[in-house]
Amino acid sequence: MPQAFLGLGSNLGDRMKYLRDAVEEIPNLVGISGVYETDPIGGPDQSKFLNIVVELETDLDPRALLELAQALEKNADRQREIRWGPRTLDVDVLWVEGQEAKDPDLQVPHPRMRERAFVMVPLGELAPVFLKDWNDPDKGQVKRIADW
Ligand code: X6L
Ligand code: MG
Ligand code: MG
Repeated sequence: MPQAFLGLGSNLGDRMKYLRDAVEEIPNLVGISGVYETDPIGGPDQSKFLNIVVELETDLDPRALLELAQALEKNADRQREIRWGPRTLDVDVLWVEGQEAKDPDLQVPHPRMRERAFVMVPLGELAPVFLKDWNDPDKGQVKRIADW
């Protein structure tokens, strides 16, 4: 089965509960990174995020994974919001083995994942190969606070 990675983040309300509820609903999970507390990047002044990355073994294609991600966000009562503002739950499709998407609403591999330590550091726990040739000065701003 193809491997896929999703990135999850929360910085509003009971952040850990939003992550736990989402993880419980993700099918075919094979790995979950540690939990990272991360400084917010982009957008307005806002509180810190919890970020994790999860690994699936799945036949779902990028579009089906996006639909799963959006269903999880809806379950978390994610509100229509200002761009890059605080959110109960954000789920992004990062990478799907053997697949690419270049649609306006869905780009896989995620085109900016390598610029974001809050994605790359937890991803690297699950799949160190992604860290080859990756170096980011922001690395210090992601703090591993718990095992899953
Ligand atoms: C210049 C302008 C440089 C904008 C960077 C980076 C914008 C990331 C948006 C940027 C820029 C984003 C999370 C977050 C967001 C998250 C943490 C985004 C979308 N999501 N910060 N900021 N964790 N730590 O999940 O990723 S908003
Ligand atoms: Mg995101
Ligand atoms: Mg998103």
